[in-house]
Amino acid sequence: MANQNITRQAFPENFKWGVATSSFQIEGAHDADGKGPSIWDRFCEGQGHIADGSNGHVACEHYLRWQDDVALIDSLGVNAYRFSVSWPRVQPHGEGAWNEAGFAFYERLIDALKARGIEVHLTLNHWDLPQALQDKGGWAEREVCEHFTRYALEVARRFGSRVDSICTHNEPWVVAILGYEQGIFAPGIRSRAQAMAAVHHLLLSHGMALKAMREAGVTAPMGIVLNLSPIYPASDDPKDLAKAKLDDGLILRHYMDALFFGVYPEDVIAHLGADAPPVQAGDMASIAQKIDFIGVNYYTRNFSSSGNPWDVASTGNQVTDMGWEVYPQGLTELLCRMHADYPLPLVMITENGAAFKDEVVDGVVNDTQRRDYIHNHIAATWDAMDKGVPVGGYFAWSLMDNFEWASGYAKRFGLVHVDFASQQRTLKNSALWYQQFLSEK
Ligand code: IFM
Repeated sequence: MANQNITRQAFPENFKWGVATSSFQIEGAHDADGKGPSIWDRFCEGQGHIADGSNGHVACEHYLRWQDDVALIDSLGVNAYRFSVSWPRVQPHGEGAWNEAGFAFYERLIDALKARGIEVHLTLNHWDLPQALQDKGGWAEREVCEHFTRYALEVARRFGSRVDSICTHNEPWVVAILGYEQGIFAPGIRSRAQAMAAVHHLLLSHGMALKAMREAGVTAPMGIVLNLSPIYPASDDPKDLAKAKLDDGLILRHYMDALFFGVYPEDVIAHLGADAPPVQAGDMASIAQKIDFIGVNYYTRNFSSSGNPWDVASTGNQVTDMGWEVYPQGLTELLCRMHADYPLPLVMITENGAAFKDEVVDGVVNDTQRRDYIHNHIAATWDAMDKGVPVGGYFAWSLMDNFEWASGYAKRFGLVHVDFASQQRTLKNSALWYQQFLSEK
């Protein structure tokens, strides 16, 4: 059971405490100042793709309101902010000309964060691939790796000496599997072979970009962010046990084994058969570049069943508005397992949070469930550190309510409430709690 009396003082002095966002989810300004369309701009146009029929055209208007938002971040008392660069904002076609107005936006943002003493943790790909590259096959085509490497180098050339970390990709599993196999995220493709090619090219481009940035003298810590969960069999039935092992392979080992050992797991490759990734000589060594940190996005645990789908209600635990079980000890278990199985560098909890149905009543959002969620996951993080896992930071997802992908604006993950009609920001009680937690000396 997690330490319920956890305080900031239990953590090292230099621990990063942050909030996280991503470009497409908050920026809006979808075609301002020369920005090109991304795959999410295009995907939102499709009938039935987004639950509320919305898009990212306006989102949180962060592109216009960034100064107020930096002040908001600062007001929370965090020492770090994680955001992503929109590739089509700085390179509208994903190759060729750079868009100076786009770079100027991030330049101003970084300046403002630094001026307030807030660390800058920059992600290069949080899903908004330029549509022009999707027109050539996107992550399923090997050519994208060269384009991504050039983009990474350019961002690093401009910002690499000023940011506190660079993450190549956010959640490659989600990009590839939800986007290319299940078709429920952009670009909306349903092909396992394309999905596995996309996984491979995401990992390969990660390694290529890291190598190129290091060779160019970029000194910022570099890594990648994975969405990870512990996976349990739904029962002791050998079929469920086998399914859980395979699912763990598809979701965790496929990425971790490639990144840390330069191999894909044999059982996963055998299972994929003809859909196995198109690996060329030297690829796996490129993928397994030394990383300075691994980012973990943790929200819930998963159960694998060979029969009927697992019913989350059977756990008896609280479930969020996404239908995800609240299970903080899963974070401790996950981190300890990773520590046991892999030679981990610094681990950052790069996302953790929960969607609940929030309402502003007399200027107050009494989101007790989210406050407890964040508190208990911070405690679970501490438990893992107590067991020797080298965790260096915790970023709450998310700074503010935003565009939650295929769920549109209906699912609210923010510590700060956003009224999307007026763009009014209101600190929820969870934000006030985080502020208080961080201010305790
Ligand atoms: O909103 C997303 C984020 O973009 C990536 N990780 C999960 C979050 C909640 O679904």
